[in-house]
Amino acid sequence: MSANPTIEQSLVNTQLNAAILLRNDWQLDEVKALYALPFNDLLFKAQTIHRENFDPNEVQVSSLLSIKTGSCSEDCGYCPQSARYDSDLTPEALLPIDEVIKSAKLAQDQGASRFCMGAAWRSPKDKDIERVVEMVQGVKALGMETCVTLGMLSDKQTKALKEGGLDYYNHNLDTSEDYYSEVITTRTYQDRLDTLARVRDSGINVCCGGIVGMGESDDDRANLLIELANLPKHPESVPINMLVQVEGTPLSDIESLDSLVFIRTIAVARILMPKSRVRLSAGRNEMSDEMQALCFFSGANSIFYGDKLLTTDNPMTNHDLALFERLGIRSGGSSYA
Ligand code: SAM
Ligand code: DTB
Ligand code: SF4
Repeated sequence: MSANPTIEQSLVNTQLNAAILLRNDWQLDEVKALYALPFNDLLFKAQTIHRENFDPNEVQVSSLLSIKTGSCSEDCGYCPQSARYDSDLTPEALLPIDEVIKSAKLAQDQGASRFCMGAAWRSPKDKDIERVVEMVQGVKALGMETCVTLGMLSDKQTKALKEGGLDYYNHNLDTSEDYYSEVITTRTYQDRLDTLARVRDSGINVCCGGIVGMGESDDDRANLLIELANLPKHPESVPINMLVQVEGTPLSDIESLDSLVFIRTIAVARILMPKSRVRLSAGRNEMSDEMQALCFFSGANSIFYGDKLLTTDNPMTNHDLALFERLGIRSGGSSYA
């Protein structure tokens, strides 16, 4: 073979590489070695893989709405919606459908392509699922993609959501299996894996990621990414949240994570899951524009857009639009690469 491959040969090689790169057998020492690369080498590697799989100047935009707020029975140490913590939040019952559709329309007018609805439940009741299915259908009728995050699901509920036309289900692993019990005691890691398996097997796209900056170790961050990448199929969407430290929650005073470690986490997620949308998720309000730019360079290609996440603040939409303009980023691109 000649030293300079033809365009056709390069194309075949790229396709072969792309196939080889979708691995589900990552080991801790390999991932630690990626994390330990010189920063520029790690970001170059992540950006190279990103370009092989996505338009590097396009970022998908989702909007969030809390459709049922607070009074949650669970003890997730990061969450202002747990009834166990005094977080100065006004609880709200499940919203009326017309109010949800109105918010979705507003988000669409502002440029969001996916509408994500979150509920502070351990797991929904069957009658809640009926209401959520009506919301999903109303939002889809606007021409938007839909995502919901409702807690643990039964087989019957998963089937009802799939038949109702739901596009994505968000259910996070949150952290490594080892660190998990330091943060949550009211449901297990296996409970989460079980719900993820139901969602995946039903054919609904999986949105699954975690939170960093909760006091976890370097190994915990690497192990979280390994758990995600070694699932039977890479989640179509991988939200990486930086902990939003909310007063009243057990994690409110935890030491903040080094920004460069956060950026490395995005880069490693991109390398491990080359075809997944990596979402620069909660925590952007506390990030500089430059830090977000480095996250996009490292392979993040989705954000939550709109002034509010579920209960906490997100950057103002006009600030995000200006940032996209300054970076030459276009919003768009909906699904899995
Ligand atoms: N109650 C459902 C559940 O926990 O599965 C769905 C809603 S819950 C708020 C969705 C996700 O939001 C959590 O799994 C967690 O990853 C993220 N989250 C909640 N509070 C957060 C915080 N303070 N900072 C960053 N992410 C947070
Ligand atoms: C995800 O990974 N992050 C979003 C979404 N999935 C549902 C939630 C972030 C919540 C941040 C805290 C709040 O606003 O209550
Ligand atoms: Fe409840 Fe979900 Fe918050 Fe946990 S993360 S306390 S389950 S709303």
